Amino acid sequence: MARPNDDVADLLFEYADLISITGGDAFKARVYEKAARAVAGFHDNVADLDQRGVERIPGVGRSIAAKIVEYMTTGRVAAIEELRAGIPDGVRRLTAVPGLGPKRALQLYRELGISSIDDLAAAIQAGQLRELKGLGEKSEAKLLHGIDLLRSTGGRSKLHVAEELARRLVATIATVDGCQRCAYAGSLRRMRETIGDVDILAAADRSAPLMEALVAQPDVAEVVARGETKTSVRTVAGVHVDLRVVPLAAWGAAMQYFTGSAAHNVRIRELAVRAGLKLSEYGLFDAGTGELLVSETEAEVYERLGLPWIPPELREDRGEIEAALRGDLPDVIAADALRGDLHTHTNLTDGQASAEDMVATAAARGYEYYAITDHAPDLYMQRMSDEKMLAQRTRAHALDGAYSGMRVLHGTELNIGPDGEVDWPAEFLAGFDVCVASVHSHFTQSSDDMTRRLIRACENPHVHIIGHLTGRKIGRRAPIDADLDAVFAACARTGTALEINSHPDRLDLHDEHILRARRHGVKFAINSDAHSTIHLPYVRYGVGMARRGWLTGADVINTWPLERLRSFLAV
Ligand code: DGT
Ligand code: CA
Ligand code: CA
Ligand code: ZN
Repeated sequence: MARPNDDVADLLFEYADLISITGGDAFKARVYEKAARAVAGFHDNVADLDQRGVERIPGVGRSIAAKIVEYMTTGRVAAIEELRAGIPDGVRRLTAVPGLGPKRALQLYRELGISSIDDLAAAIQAGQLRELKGLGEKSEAKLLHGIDLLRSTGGRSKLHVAEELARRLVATIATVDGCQRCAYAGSLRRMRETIGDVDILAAADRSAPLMEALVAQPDVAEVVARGETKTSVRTVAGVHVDLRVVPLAAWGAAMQYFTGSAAHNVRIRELAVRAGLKLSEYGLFDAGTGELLVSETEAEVYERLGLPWIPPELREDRGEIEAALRGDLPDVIAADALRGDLHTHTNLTDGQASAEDMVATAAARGYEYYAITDHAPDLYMQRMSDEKMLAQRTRAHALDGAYSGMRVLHGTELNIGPDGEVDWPAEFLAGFDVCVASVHSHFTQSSDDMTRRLIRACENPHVHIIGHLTGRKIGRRAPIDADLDAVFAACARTGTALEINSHPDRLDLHDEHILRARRHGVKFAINSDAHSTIHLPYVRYGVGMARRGWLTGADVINTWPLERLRSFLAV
């Protein structure tokens, strides 16, 4: 199951949507949205809290707390059921289309009977929307673009959703009597940014009890196929899972095969054929005699083909086999290589937790340094001021070294304005230890304007890191249009690092951009962009992207000791 906090957050978001769809109080809807974010980001499990405990979550008042308690005790909330009854499910799903708000969704339902995304696409194709009040050809084009974006993920799951599901299933299956090994393979092991289906591999003499354990999971909605070696299910959240059971002796060959990618495996099989061998999920065989040569570990399989073991994140046929043959695979950055996080928020702006809680949690991760980088004033809704920022600096200094000796840096996330300018003059910027600068507005500038804008930000000596460069949100917002190679060159020339934003909705830069930027000699920072204590571990997805982009620890400034980082930030 997902964390109960996530279920509650989904429910509160749904309630907010339903309030808006039914023309309710917009302020009330926003209060519920805020509470939903607070619950999702709250460190304690809501299932363990009583009414008074729930009320201690920031932004959760008495009436919201009562609904949460009602949900935790009865599994439903009467007020939400009531609103749900009046609105077909598909209408709410329409609001997932970028650019389509709840009011508009209800209008489309009432006036054209549209209650699904397919209905909407068909109505746009038929030119029906432009007949409605307040809509025209321009809004049709915009919504069509939104539908494309939504469909661009093609029903694939976000990385963290697939990972949480896979970890839980692996843990369950591993405890079944007779299970000798269990792990996930496929695109998840390769840390692709989205996951088509989850592939779980187990070793056992008898497969039936393992298959049984999978289909008995409470969130399995449908058993798609069930057999001796493979069972496929679909969860209530719509994620497809394949479980394959192999003999322990074939573990390595099966992991190699089911980790993929298909393109990598095609190349590996070619190597085998050229050597007079045959490779399958059961092992590496002599093609002439049929004798089994190796199968127990992946390393043995690669070794018998004349290759070192290749990290899963590299297995995309992007030159890793050639590099392995030459003996110069990159020594890719390790999961625990980060010494700190350089982009994080607190409740001074839109974060959920206090600076104290964020710093304490970061220190518990074993970090040597940690930067607080709240939003700067040009993001008006965050109401930042010079005074607030300076007061926070005093607090940050008080926290410096207070938890396990972890050093606390005081920074900010600046806004890159339409002409590349940032929030504060140089004198004020000079007071920060670290400045991240990001695009948060004017996303649709022409490529030329956007490129000039980003290069100007790089050239600002007080800008150390460009945050989430392309601004894309997976399935929600398209990346900006810019000449990225020109920006990469500017970063390399000015010594400005590029962020690998680890939030699983962003993963920005992603692997292909990282590969390109690396060739320009750019340095990177892998950051969580945490808005809550529970987001700090997201950096593992950023590390996954970095590994897919062939980065070593040396390429990533927040693997460096503080003194070296400070001299990078100083120039
Ligand atoms: P996904 O699920 O779309 O995110 O991507 P993958 O890579 O997990 O692909 P999937 O689930 O279809 O298969 C898992 C791995 O198993 C894949 O990376 C390679 C291997 N595999 C499965 N079926 C075949 C096949 O028919 N041919 C080859 N060459 N490899 C296969
Ligand atoms: Ca898969
Ligand atoms: Ca699969
Ligand atoms: Zn940002």
